[in-house]
Amino acid sequence: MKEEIAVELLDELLPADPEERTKALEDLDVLLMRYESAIREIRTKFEILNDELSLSGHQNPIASISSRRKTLSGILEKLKRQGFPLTLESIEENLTDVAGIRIICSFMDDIYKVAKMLQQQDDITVLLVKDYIAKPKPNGYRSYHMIVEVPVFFSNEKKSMKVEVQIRTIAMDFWANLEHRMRYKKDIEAADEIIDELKECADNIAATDTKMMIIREKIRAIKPN
Ligand code: 0O2
Repeated sequence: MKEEIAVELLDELLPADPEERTKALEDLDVLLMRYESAIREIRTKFEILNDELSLSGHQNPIASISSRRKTLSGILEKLKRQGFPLTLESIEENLTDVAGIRIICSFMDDIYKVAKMLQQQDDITVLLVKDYIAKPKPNGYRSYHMIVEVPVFFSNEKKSMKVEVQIRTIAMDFWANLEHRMRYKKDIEAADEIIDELKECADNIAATDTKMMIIREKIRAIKPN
């Protein structure tokens, strides 16, 4: 285990007996490795879809892919905050965002296209969909979220792992990154004004995303000379 983590959280997670503690640490490493493997499985699926679609005459629907495995501190703090036990079983049972992947598309309709293509794959189980594009959050947040389960094959077993997939446009991502910074600065005087400005930007971005699709269609319709 290489991550830095608060000792009291680790003590709550691991047994006191040295032998049992060593074994639990090994099990923890295995669990975290499994989440990282699940991220790779899902990333590869999106990369293959993008490669195939770009060959079949579409522009690449996916502009970029990023991923992260939640840190152990982040995992344990979230379990504690939500009142769940700090055990390895509890991580698997209660958290759906240990493995996270973010897909950035140029155009809004590509979001639904690639989401549907993943959902249709027969080894994928969709556990939850939250469409914050159809129903934006009150602050203006837009993104398409899915919790999916993917089987990952290890040396002597197959494990179904949960992965959180967020799909959004470049413009939605630009907005979300800036808005994310606000969350850590709740007490500043200008907060209300900034919140209003961000909401206005989110609505402008949504209108621009829609307009960009219309322009793309007009360009596609132009016949070559
Ligand atoms: P971080 O730092 O990005 O990891 P959950 O938090 O998953 O238990 P929730 O809120 O119902 O429960 O899940 P939801 O709505 O699917 O949101 C999960 C993630 O979406 C967040 O993770 C953010 O990454 C992103 N997100 C959701 N709402 C907003 C928002 O209003 N603004 C921005 N910038 N991002 C948002 P975390 O763990 O909250 O944050």
